Amino acid sequence: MTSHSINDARLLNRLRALGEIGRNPDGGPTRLAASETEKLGRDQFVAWLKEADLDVAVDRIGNIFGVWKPQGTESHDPLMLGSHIDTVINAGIYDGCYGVLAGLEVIATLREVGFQPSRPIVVGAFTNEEGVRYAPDMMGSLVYAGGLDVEEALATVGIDGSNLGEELAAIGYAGSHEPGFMKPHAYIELHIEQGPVLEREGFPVGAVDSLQGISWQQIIIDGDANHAGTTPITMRKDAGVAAARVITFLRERAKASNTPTVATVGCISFEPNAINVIPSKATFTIDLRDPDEDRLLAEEAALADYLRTVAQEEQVTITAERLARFQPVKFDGEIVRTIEEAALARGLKSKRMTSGAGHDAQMIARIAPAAMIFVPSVAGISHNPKEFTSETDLVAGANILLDVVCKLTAP
Ligand code: HGY
Ligand code: MN
Ligand code: MN
Ligand code: MN
Repeated sequence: MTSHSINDARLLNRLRALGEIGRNPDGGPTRLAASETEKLGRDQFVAWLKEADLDVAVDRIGNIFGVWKPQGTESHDPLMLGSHIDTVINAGIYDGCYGVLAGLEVIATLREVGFQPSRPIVVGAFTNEEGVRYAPDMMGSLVYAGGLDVEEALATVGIDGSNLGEELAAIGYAGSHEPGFMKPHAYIELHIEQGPVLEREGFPVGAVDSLQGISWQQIIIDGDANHAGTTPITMRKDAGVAAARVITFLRERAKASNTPTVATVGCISFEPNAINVIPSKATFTIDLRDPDEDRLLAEEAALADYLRTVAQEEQVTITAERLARFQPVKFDGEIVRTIEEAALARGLKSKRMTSGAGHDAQMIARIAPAAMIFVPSVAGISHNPKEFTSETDLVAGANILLDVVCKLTAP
């Protein structure tokens, strides 16, 4: 454990301040990628980077980096910290923002105590981690890691018909650096768990050694509109009923599987969406996840089979479009051990675990050794204004990040 500690108040005050940006009157913040409200969050983050006297660099997909490059470290690859500051709709204030602001806090503290790292240290806020407005999620870090061409990403059309490249330019974050312009020596992401495990098992810290696979699809079911009152049940081509069968299938299969497989239908819409018209069209999304790639493949195949069955039995047409597909990732064992040792040195037991949520670390792990540190989420709630983590846990997580950074950049 180092003899240093972060400035608790500064971190906690900034978390609360950022959480106010884009806050809905009756709930949590909404800062969708490249939106006007996200611009305000970005501007605030850049202002804090400048307050810490860091160089600010923005790349072409809008990833923002604060760079601390002490004299003599220029020829070394940087240690990278980071996460994201875009949110889902009506979000909590910790998801992503905690890792970005704690990364900044660690750098600011190390500068203040006169620490001399052996390499540069940077903190990044990656564009569009949530993927709510533009799919896929983790887009900025995926482009940074070379997993998606930047031109293709900039051409992405959002759920609102907007163009990501135009939106980034409109908010002033279409940067000039090529994504990947700094090759990380290693990447560490501090994040709330967003699940119930740490709290349920009584651990203050998670040493995250892996992250599950993610499969996102959009399903479009085309049937026939018809009169709700005059059309006999046996003569319907009801896109709504077909969608309901698929949703139930996913839930029942996941429940019966006794595996960690999870399935979610988060978005759905009917056309013409009228009380007395049989839906002619149903459009919905499927989010399938599993820590095991073979099982995830098997779940995707079973879903495809069932879509064919429903299409035939309900006499509708079903098309599936892939929106995102990420394999499970194993993080770097060496860094995971360093996290565990740092927690122990502060008298905190840590649980080695898999992340259920997707994170930018999943992408940066393609180009550098990476790992994550989790802190507990109260009642496992996230992507919800009730998302909460205690100040004790938030500060402990940031101090462990500080210790790990000192260890990995010791002169
Ligand atoms: O979907 C996820 O797990 C991430 O929050 N984008
Ligand atoms: Mn997140
Ligand atoms: Mn999230
Ligand atoms: Mn995430």
